[in-house]
Amino acid sequence: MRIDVLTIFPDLFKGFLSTSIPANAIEQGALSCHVHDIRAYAANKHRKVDDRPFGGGPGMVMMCQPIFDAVKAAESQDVSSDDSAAGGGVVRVLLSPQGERLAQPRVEWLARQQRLLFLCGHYEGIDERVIEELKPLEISLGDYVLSGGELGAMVIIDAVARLQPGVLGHEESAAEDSFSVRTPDGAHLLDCPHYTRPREWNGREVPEVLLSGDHAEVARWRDEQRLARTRARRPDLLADSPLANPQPLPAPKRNKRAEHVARPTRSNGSPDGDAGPHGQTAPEGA
Ligand code: 9D3
Repeated sequence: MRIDVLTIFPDLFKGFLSTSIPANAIEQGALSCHVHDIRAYAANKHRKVDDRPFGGGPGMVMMCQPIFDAVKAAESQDVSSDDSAAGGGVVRVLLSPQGERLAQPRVEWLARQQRLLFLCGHYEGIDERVIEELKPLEISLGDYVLSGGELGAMVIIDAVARLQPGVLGHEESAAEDSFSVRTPDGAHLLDCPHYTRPREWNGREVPEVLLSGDHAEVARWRDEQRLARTRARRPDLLADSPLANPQPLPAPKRNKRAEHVARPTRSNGSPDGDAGPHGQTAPEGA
């Protein structure tokens, strides 16, 4: 797979692309990644890529021309790698808070493409006309505000790199059907807890069943833990899964938790009643 990234902060990608799983994928030849500075395509001598918004308001808007020229230049490079004769071409992705929220099915689809191009926005946004012209797939990382799309591009590069054949994580994900273990009806489950030596640490014991050597019993315990954790922490993952919900669940009681799920105990003074299902104090309004 070939990836092109368009950004006004190309240096942000240097450490990322020289360390990490994507770096490993690049070294193995499963991935190539080319970062382009949008500023290099500015037509004016001041290398200006943004301007004040028509209609007024705060901040700046990224101009059409440098972005459009950068996309055309990147896409015309190494056309052999995009399999365009077979209807391949380049999948354009705009990282944007207005986009589809990223989840593993989209990652898996992106990982199967020959070429991806990531467009990272900044400032208040991008002139809408160049978005209409380029028709990118718009992807968001989630419902919070970042200062630009670069971290989003890195998140997707990491997620697709580990799915490339031969890259660390690929075999494991193929065996587990990616995101997580699934119930027989296909619902995703969270992972079970993991333990390593020593057998006792800070007065805490490893669950006895894991020391028993009974592999069938261990597998059963892990299945139970996955299901119990998913019910407690991410009931949304089980919403459409009748097999995972043999009985209708009782209405969730506020400030109560499922005692059977392995979870950290707090010693930071935060009252239990404020703890969300992930063992952290929930933000206001959550
Ligand atoms: C304070 C500016 N916001 C006004 C309501 C709009 C806004 C513009 C540009 C908010 C964020 C950004 C920059 N963010 C991204 O480019 C971005 C992003 C994000 O902010 N959240 C989640 N995913 C993504 S992907 C790209």
